[in-house]
Amino acid sequence: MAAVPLVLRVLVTTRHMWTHRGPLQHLNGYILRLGKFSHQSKFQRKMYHYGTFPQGFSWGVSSSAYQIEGAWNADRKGPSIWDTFTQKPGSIPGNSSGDVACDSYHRLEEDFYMLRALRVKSYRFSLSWSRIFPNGRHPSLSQNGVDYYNRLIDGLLAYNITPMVTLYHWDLPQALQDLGGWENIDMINIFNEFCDFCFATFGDRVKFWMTFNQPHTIAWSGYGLGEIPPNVKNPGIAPYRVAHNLIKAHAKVYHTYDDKYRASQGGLISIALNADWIEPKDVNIFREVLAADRALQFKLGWFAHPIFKNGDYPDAMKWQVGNKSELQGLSNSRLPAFTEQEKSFIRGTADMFCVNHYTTQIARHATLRLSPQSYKYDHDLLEAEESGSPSTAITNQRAVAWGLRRLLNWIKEEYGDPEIYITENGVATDSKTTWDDTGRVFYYKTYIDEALKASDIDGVKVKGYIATSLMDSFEWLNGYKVGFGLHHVDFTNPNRPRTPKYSAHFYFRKDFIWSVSTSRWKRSQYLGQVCSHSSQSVQ
Ligand code: GBH
Repeated sequence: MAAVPLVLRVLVTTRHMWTHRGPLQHLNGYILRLGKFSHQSKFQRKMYHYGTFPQGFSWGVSSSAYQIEGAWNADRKGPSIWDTFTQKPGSIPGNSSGDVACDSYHRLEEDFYMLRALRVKSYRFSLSWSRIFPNGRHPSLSQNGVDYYNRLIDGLLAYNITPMVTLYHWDLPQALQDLGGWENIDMINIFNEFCDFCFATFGDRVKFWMTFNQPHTIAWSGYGLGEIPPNVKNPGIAPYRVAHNLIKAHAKVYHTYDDKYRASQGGLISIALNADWIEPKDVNIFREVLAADRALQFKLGWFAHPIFKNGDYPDAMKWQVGNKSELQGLSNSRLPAFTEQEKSFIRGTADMFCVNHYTTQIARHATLRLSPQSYKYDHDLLEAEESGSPSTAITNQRAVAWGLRRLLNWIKEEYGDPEIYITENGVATDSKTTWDDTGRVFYYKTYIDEALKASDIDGVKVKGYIATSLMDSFEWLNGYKVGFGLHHVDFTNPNRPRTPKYSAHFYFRKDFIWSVSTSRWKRSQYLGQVCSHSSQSVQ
């Protein structure tokens, strides 16, 4: 092999990949899945659909601990990796941090007020691990932290709002990073210890759990690109190792819930995975379709394939990383392998599918470099923005509503028709937008309508929708430059006053617009007729 010129070696490997049963078989499925959309005209893609979500549909809004709580060192709270990072000058624009954020630790009543005004059925929030266990481990337990979450949960239930709890939304206790963070295999048991405590303490009232928020972001942005804490820049190896540990940790926690708590508490548990929709540059070109499918497998499938399918990574990933590793002269694939025992431990460890979705990218095939080793180059494809769609306050995050319907259909077909919750969906506006966020109203109106099409026309089991976010918050690397909130927060005012934006009024009326009750069904039917008349006259 060593004597064969590089180009030829790539060709040989590629042929080997293409004749393999897995990816090809898989592609057949992909063409079937895409088929019904591939000839959709731009006009059809944009058509508004009038219909209703099923009874019991869960409307919610979201937040996460580090983004809103502030009180970074109050009442014995331990520092997290985000405290460490943001307190280092130069990390975030304006040197801003979550030190105070929305000050929700001291302003629970104000948060309840907004949630009640929105008339949401559910509130998604996360637990700050180091507020509960300041150094990450049980013996350091802080009762103040537990009390805070008890007040939050009890308050929600008093107002008939269902708590949806994320156990880990990126704010790892710094003391655990000092042990190596998610690169350390011991983290599996350490995370399980924390989750076990949370089930025992809050599980009598919390019936909807998510282990990790966006393991992809943790593995790739945290340990590959090194852009977010712990800022490890090791793009070829660390993301795969970290993801391996995250998947095992998730599975372990699922089994803990299953074995010790499910019978008495009767809740649901899953993991919140992020997925942009990836559209092929040209649906009529075989290798572009294959590239788009590969992109979805590398991002969503990395975690969803083991958990929702067969306990193992997608074939496309095993082949790509395996072949690249071989060409790089490595004796083993950079993608670790699960043992048979691990596969059966991981397979089926989710009660529902939780997906965070923001935008769509366009993929095309490209043979990417072998050096340096990188998860990104392993994809062998390039991504571009959907240039025909409106841009938003964040580059690369265009508002491409139709992508959500396609993503939901892809999930339905790929993972055996699971019940799906959209656990994050939203758009940024400039932080100066205090009231007139018509762009956000447009975004919600069109994205929710695509979720409705998936539910009503395509039969996807969409069970809930969570708008991101309740209020303007600390937006990670973007600091406070942009806001995703239905409510504006004045971060220059020590009282952090919250005021509803236009979108909050719009979202408040969701039950009227996308009715979920029969009594309102007639009204939306009526509205549908009025509107289809007027759109006919426009044609
Ligand atoms: C979401 O990720 C987060 O889950 C949510 O907490 C946040 O409120 C929301 O974004 C809006 O910011 O700049 O550090 O995020 C959406 C998917 C994946 C997009 C990671 C940005 C770059 C790293 N994100 N990506 S970071």
